[in-house]
Amino acid sequence: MNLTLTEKIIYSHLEGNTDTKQTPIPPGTRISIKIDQTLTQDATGTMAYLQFEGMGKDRVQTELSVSYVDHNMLQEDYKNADDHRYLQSAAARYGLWFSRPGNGICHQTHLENFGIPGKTLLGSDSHTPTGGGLGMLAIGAGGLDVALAMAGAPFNLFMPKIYGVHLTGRLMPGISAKDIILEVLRRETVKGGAGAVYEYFGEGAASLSVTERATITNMGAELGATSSLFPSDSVTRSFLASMGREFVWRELAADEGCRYDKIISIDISALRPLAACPHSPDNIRPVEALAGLAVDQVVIGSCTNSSLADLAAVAALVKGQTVHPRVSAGIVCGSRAVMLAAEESGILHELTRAGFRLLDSACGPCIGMGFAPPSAGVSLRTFNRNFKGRSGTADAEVYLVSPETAAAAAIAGCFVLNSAAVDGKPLCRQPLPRQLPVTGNSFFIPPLPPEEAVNVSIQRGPNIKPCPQFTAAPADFLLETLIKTGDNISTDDIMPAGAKVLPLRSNIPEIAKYVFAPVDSGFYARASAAKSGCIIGGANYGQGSSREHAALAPAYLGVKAVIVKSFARIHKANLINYGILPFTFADDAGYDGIKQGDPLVFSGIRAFLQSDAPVFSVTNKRAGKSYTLRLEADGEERRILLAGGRIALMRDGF
Ligand code: MIC
Ligand code: SF4
Repeated sequence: MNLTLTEKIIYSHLEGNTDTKQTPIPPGTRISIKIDQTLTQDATGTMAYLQFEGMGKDRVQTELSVSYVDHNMLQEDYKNADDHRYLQSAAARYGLWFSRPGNGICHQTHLENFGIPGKTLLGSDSHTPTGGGLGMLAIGAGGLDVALAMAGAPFNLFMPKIYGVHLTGRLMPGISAKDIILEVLRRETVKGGAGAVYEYFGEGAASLSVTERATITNMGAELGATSSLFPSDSVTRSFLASMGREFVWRELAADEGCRYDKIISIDISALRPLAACPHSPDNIRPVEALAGLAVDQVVIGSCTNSSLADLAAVAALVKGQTVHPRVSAGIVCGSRAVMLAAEESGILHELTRAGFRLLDSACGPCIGMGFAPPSAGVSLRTFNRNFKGRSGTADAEVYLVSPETAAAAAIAGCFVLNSAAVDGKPLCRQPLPRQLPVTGNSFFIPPLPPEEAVNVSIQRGPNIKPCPQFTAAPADFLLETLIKTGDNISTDDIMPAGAKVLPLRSNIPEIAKYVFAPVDSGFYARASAAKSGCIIGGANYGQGSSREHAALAPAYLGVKAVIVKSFARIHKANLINYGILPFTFADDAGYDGIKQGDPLVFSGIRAFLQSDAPVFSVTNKRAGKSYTLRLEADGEERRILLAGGRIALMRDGF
C-alpha cells in the first residue's frame, strides 16, 4: 500500500485502543498513538505539572520531555518567578529537560535541539506542529493531555484527513515562506484544516530550508489543522548537522502514488507579498493593495519567524538605513543560539544600528507581554495571530506579514513592497554562519538520574493553587444562557493572555475573573450570580491556542455545557477533559432561537451520557421550544463527562 508520510508515522505509533485494525484507517476513526516526546511552556506548564504530580508516576515515561520557559518572562512580581522555580524543580524531580528563561521560544528551540524526523511530539501549545518542519508528527493539546502523555498514556485523536500541498516552482526574491502559508490561509481559511493534516511535497517544498518549512507548519495551527509536515530529506540532514545532531536524521517521505483526501497546488514562483489584515489570520490581501498605509509599529519575531535567516533578511533590507521616526521597531531572536549567531555575524549590529529594539528571546508582544501598539495603532508583525486585542491594545490594527515586508515598512513608515520584490534581485546578505552555536547542556538543564531526582523537593509559591475539583454530572440540568457569541470566537476571547492575566495561570479562582473579559465585561458577574450556566457559540468556537484555562476557568464558574455550530479541535478536547458538555446544533433553529439569559432544560442528561445516542433534545423554557443537539463523543469521552471530567474519572474510577 502506498502511504502518505502522516500515515507512516501514525501507523508506526498506533496503540491498543484504536477502533480498527483495518488499514488504511478511514478519517474520523478514533485512534490512539504513542507519544515519543512532549514539550510544555510556562503558561500552560504549571497546570500540566500540577496534574502530572497527581498521577502517581515517579518519572516521565516518554523518550524525552522538555519544560520551556518562554511565555511569561516579565517578572513583574514574585508570581512569575515562583512559577519558573516551580517548573525547574518539577523538571528536576520528574526527569525532564529544563530550558531556562532566555533560551528561546519553545518551538524554535525544540526544532534546533530536540526534534527528530519520524517521531511524535505532543506539546501544550497550539504551535507545536512547528516540529513538522523536520518531518515529525507534532501536535498541540491541552496541558492535561500532555501530562497524561508524560505519564505514559497514548494520545487519542481522530484519524485525520490528509491534504497534500504540492508546491511547484521556487520563491522569487523578496517573497518568503510566510507568503506561502498566507496563501494557504487565503485559500483554506481558519476553519479549512479542521480534522486534517497538511502534508507538503514537490520541488518547491524541497527548495525550502528547515526554518522556512517550520514557518509554514507553525501557521498550520491557524488553519485549525491537527498538524502539518514536510518530508525529511537532505535539507533536513544539513539542518540537523548544523546543530551537531546529524545522527538523528533519517530519510522520510510519502510513497509515490499515495492517496490524499485533497490536493492543493501552489506555484510558489508566482506568489507576491501578502498580509493577513485585522483581525483574522485568513483575512489576506496583497501588500501592493495596502501600499501607503501608515505604520506605527513593526515587530520581527514569534515562533513563526525568528530564525537566523529571518533576521538576516531584515538586516539585508535595512542595511545603512534608519527606522522611520513614526515607527517603533522591535526584534526577537527565536533562540539563544540564533541570538549568538546573529551577534557573531553582525546581523544584530546592523539591526541595532538601524534603530530596532532588541526584545527578550521569548513570546513577548505576540501575547501582549509588553511592546503593545499605541491606541488605534497599525502594527506589522511577523507573527501568526492577529485576533482583536491580543497585542494588548484593544483597538490596535495588527497585520501579519513576512520579515521582508516588515523590514521595508520599518524604514518607509508605511506599507510598501520590499526592494527585492520590486527589482527581483536576491537580497545581498552577509554570509550566514554555517552552523548555529550548538547550545547543548550549558543552556539546558538535563534530567537528573532517578536516584538523585527522587530527593528533589518541589518548590511552590503562594500563587500556585491546586487545580479545582469537579463532581459527577447530575440527572438533569437547568442552565442559564450566560452568553451568546458569533463565529470564530478564539480562546483569546474566552480567556485572554497579556501582562495582567498571564501571571494568574496557576491560580484558577483568580484567572476565572477574566473569562470573556475582552468581549463581555459583565460575564464574570453574571456567571457568579447564576452559579451554573451554558454558553452558545457559532462556528469554529475556541479557535487558536491550546490553553486549557479557556475550559477550566469556565468550568470553575459553573459552565456545564457549550452549544455551538462547530468546535476547534483542541478546545473541544479541553472542554471534555474538564467535564463541560460540548454540543453542536443539529440545525440553525437552535442557534437562532436561543438568546442570552434564556433558561435551558437538559432533562435526563445522565441517562443520555450513559447511552450512545448521538442526539439530545434541549428545551428553551422562555420560548417553549425544543432543539436537537449533537454530541460527538465516544464511550470513553462520555464516561469522562459523566464523571465530571478526566481527573474526576481517574479519582472516582467510574
Ligand atoms: C498562543 O500563541 O496563543 C499561546 C499563548 O502560545 C497559546 C498557549 C497558551 O495560551 O499558553 C497556544 O498557542 O496554545
Ligand atoms: Fe509564543 Fe506567540 Fe508562538 Fe504562542 S504564537 S508560542 S505566544 S510566540
